[in-house]
Order: sequence, then C-alpha cells, then structure tokens
Amino acid sequence: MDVTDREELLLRQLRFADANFHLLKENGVRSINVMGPVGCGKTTTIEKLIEHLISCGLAVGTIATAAAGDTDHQRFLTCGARSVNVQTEENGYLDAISLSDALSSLNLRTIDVLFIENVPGIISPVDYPLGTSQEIVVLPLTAGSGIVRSYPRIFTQTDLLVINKIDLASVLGTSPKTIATEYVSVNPQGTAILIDARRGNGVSKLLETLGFDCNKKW
Ligand SMILES: Nc1nc2c(ncn2[C@@H]2O[C@H](COP(=O)(O)OP(=O)(O)OP(=O)(O)O)[C@@H](O)[C@H]2O)c(=O)[nH]1
Ligand SMILES: [Mg+2]
Repeated sequence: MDVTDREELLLRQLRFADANFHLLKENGVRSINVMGPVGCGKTTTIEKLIEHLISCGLAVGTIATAAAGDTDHQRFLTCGARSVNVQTEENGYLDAISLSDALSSLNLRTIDVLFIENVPGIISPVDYPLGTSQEIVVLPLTAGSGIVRSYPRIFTQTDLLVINKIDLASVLGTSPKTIATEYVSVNPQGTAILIDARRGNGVSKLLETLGFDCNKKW
C-alpha cells in the first residue's frame, strides 16, 4: 500500500468515526470504548457497569469483539444488554467502518449507554478512532507499572485508566498506586481508578468518574 492509499484509508476511517459520533449523539446514546490487554478484565468490568446501569433504569447496548466465537457477547446478553458480536478474525482490529456496520444492527433509539469492548491490546486500538464519546483503558495489576512507560501512546490519548485486579496486590507485591503515578506522569490530565471488578469493588467510583448519575438520563 503506498502513501496515498494509506492516507485515503485513514481519511475514510475518520469520516466513518465522525458519522458514528453523530449517529450516536443524534440517538441520545452515550458510547464508551473499552480498551486493554487480553484478560485484563474488560468484560468483567463492563458486566458490573451494565448491572449498575440497568438497576438505574437505563437501557444498555454492547458491541463485543472476538476473533472467533461469541463468549463475551453471550456474557453481555446474560447481563441484560442488547448486544452485537463483531468477528475480527480477518482484520484483527475493530475500526469505525465495522463499528458502523454493527451499529446498524442495534435499535439505537432504545439504548441509553453503549459499551464497545475493543479487541484485546494496547497498541492497535489507538490507531482506529471509532467515534465514541468516551474511552477507557483497563489495565490489570499483573501488568506491572513499566507497561505505561513502555507503551505510552494509549495512556497519553485516554484520560481514564482503570487499574483492575487490585485484590491481587499482596500476592503480586505490586502497589496499584505505582501504576497510577506512572500513568499521571505520562498523562497529567488523566484519572486512575482502582477496582476489583470480580467483586465489584470500586465500580461505583468508576461510574461516578464516567459521569453517570442514576437520577439523570441523557
Ligand atoms: N482476581 C481478579 N480476577 C479478575 C478481576 N477481574 C477479572 N478477573 C478475571 O480475569 C479473567 C479475565 O477476565 P475478562 O473480564 O474475561 O477479561 P477480558 O479483558 O475481557 O479478556 P479478553 O476479552 O479475553 O481480552 C477472568 O478469569 C476474570 O474472572 C479482578 O478484579 N480480580
Ligand atoms: Mg472480554
């Protein structure tokens, strides 16, 4: 692919991301792109958020991604979300064009909040703007603090870091605060939230930081 082709592809991606943003906005859908490495707890975190939001009377949609199968999609359905599964085996990434396709399968008018579980990774998701209103990165405590300095791009571009699996701190001998400090040093605008998604600890704080208020619809 030469430079002109690459530029044309990038422009096309940006046009689709812009269209997704406007489509979601016009339909009153708040959209959150959830990124993070494999096994960090993206699905578990989203499950807990779905449970809270549904208990507040909000309708939740999800876009699950998988190279094969539909495990996360089924988990979201079990939580009561309206979900679409996107197979990413061919590309290995989720882009604004495939998101646009997935959005056409959801009745957006009936959805208040949409979570997109991006493909696992902390490199490729940054290269594909989707047109969501918020982005979060989930990092497990097991990743250690060096990861923020080694792969700074996703952390500098995302203003909310969720440090998950903090229940493992004593076993690992790692302090979640060390990762939070590293994060803020590469992104001074950023906020780090510490959670134990499996038990749901810290999820209320995460909802509050995302700006959710049970008494308000948007
Ligand atoms: N100890 C602990 N385990 C957790 C926590 N959150 C998730 N897990 C476990 O971590 C594993 C992976 O969780 P998922 O939520 O499936 O992670 P994911 O990021 O969606 O994984 P992929 O979609 O495969 O990238 C599961 O066994 C979860 O039970 C947590 O806060 N503490
Ligand atoms: Mg998952």
